Amino acid sequence: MNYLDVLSTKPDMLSPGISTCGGCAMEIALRRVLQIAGPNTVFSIPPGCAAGAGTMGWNFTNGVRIPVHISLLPNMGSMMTGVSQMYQRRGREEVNIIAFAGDGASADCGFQALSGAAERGERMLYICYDNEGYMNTGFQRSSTTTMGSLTSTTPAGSVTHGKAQAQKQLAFIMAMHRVEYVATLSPAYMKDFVDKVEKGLAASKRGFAFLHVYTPCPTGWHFAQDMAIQVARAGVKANITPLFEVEGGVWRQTVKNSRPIPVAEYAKLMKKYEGIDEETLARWQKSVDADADTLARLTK
Ligand SMILES: Cc1ncc(C[n+]2csc(CCOP(=O)(O)OP(=O)(O)O)c2C)c(N)n1
Ligand code: SF4
Ligand SMILES: [Mg+2]
Repeated sequence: MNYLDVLSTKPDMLSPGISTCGGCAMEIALRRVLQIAGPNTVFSIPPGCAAGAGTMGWNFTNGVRIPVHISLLPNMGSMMTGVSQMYQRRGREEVNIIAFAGDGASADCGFQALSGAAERGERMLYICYDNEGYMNTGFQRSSTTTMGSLTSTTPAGSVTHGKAQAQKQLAFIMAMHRVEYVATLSPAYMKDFVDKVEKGLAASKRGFAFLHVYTPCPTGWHFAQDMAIQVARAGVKANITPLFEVEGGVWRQTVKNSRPIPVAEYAKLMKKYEGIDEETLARWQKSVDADADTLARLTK
């Protein structure tokens, strides 16, 4: 089915009135994933914005039209292993087993459980939505937060200039687990997004599939509520969030970026980088260029 047909004909699985901030890109990702997967889905979310704001409506109402259960922050991979194996044992292999977890829950405190489930080849679609920090608890930095970012634990002033380290490349690491399918996605490239969710769902019936979705956060990154798609697109254009997939050991860049924009141009779109100094900006550009070179070699 054409991706526009998917988006215009399949029912929206979020009920009206969920409590995400206005303009949240995670909401777009959540809405589209659920729409593509449909009702025959077991869906789990750890604590974080997707659980607290994405699937809960105001005044304790349910925000999703299918049951959603909440794992602990560090155990999504192991908890969904049990769920997946129970469904297989009952011969219910048509059911989609989907984890939808933040970067903190995936790249940091839940990484052990995620890596274990991937290495064992458990049948599930694990989606990390990446808003580059522990947003639900007050915007603390995570390992996927980009260099120079202002967060509540990486202040920017005369002594420090935002986060000092480069972001962890979670999708690279997951690809090295040699799982069925790995891809990076952006809400600014919806055809690519839909294709990859569909491929991930198909791959999850054979083994472990991992999607890394970049979801700009207007509240924590400090940009206007109507700018999430512009910010997401600029992230791809600056090579900060390159779009690729890994299938059967073959790496492929799905959205080419032959003339990348400087990271400084991306940084100007939001206040998140307002405390970055020239030295950190140069280091950030260098690390983004190095990762782009690595990706170019892997996708050659
Ligand atoms: C073991 C543990 N430590 C801390 C918390 C508190 N906590 C709840 S949500 C959250 C943030 C999670 O960040 P992330 O996974 O990136 O999701 P986001 O809030 O950014 O959507 C934290 C730290 C918790 N629930 N469990
Ligand atoms: S804090 Fe950010 S990620 Fe969380 S609901 Fe608000 S905009 Fe979305
Ligand atoms: Mg997060």
